[in-house]
Amino acid sequence: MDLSTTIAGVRFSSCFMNASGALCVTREELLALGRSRTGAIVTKSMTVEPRDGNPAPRYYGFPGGSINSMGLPNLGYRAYAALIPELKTLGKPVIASVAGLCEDDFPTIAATINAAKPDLIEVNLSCPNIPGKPQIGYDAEASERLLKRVRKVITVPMGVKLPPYFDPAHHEMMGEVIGRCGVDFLNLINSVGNGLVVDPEREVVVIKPKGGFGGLGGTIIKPVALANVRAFWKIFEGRIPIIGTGGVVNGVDAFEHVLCGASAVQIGTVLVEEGLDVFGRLEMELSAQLSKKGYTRLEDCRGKLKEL
Ligand code: RRO
Repeated sequence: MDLSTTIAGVRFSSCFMNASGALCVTREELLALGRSRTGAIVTKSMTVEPRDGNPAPRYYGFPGGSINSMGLPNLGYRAYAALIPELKTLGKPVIASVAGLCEDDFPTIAATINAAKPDLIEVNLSCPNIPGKPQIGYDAEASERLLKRVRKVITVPMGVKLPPYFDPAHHEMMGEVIGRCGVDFLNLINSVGNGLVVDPEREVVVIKPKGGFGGLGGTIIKPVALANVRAFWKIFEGRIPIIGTGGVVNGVDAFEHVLCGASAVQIGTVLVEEGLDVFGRLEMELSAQLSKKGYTRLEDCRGKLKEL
C-alpha cells in the first residue's frame, strides 16, 4: 500500500512520523529516528539556550493517554542547526520545531535554523508547560505578530503547531490569522493543556511541575484532535495541508485523521510508550484499513468524511 504523502511540496515516503517532543531531543534519539520507519525526523521544540526542562516526574502514561510537563528540555537552537545537515543525510525530510521563551526568541532561532536548511520548519505556538507563560496560540494578536516576524526569515515551508480550540469562533479567528501570515501547513493539535491526573490510591498528583497540571495526549484527546483537523480543513477547503496529531494509537485512528483532512499523522504518546517499532505496526494497520475500504492511496479518502 502506498502511504506516501506530500506536504508543501515535500515528499514523505510514509505519512507517519514522530510528534515533536517524543524521542527527539538528543543527537542519539534523532539518529535512531532516522534509522526507524518514521516518515520524517521531527526535532524537539528548541529555545535559544539549552534547557534541562522541568523537575521530574514530568511524564506519566496511563491506559487512556498521557500527561506531561516536560518544560522544553532541548539542546538549544545552535546545536540543532549544527545537527540538521547530518540528519538530512538519513534520507527523509527533517522538520525543525522552533519555539522560544519570549516573542523575540522565535525570529532569532528561525533565521539560524532556516540557514541550516531543514526540509520544513514548524513554529510551535502551543507549549502549555512553561510556568507563567501562556500558550501564544490562545492570543490571536500575539500569534499574528509573531508569525509575520518569523515568516520574513523563513524560506523553507513554514508550518504552525496550534493548541486545540474548543469553539468555532476561535477556529475562525485563528483561521483568519493563518490566512494573513503565509502559513504553508498546519500541525493540529498540541497536547490539551493543563489537565490534571490524580492517583486516588495515594491521593496525589502524578507529575511534579505546576502542582500536577500538564498537557494531555493519547487516546483521550482524539476527538479534540479530529475536530480541530476537520474545522481547519473546512475553513481552508483543503488548500493548507494539515498534519494530524493527537490520539493516534492504531491504524484506524490514523484513517480517521485522514478522513477529517490530514495529509500526515504524528505520533506522541504511543511512540513514547511503545518505542520506534510503532511506525511499522501503524503502517501495517493503516494499509489493512485502506485495503479493507477499497482505497489504494491516502488522497482517495483525504477529507472525505461524510456528514449526516
Ligand atoms: O516541553 C514541553 O513541556 C511540551 C511542549 Br514544548 C509542547 O509543545 N507540548 C507539550 O505537550 N509539552
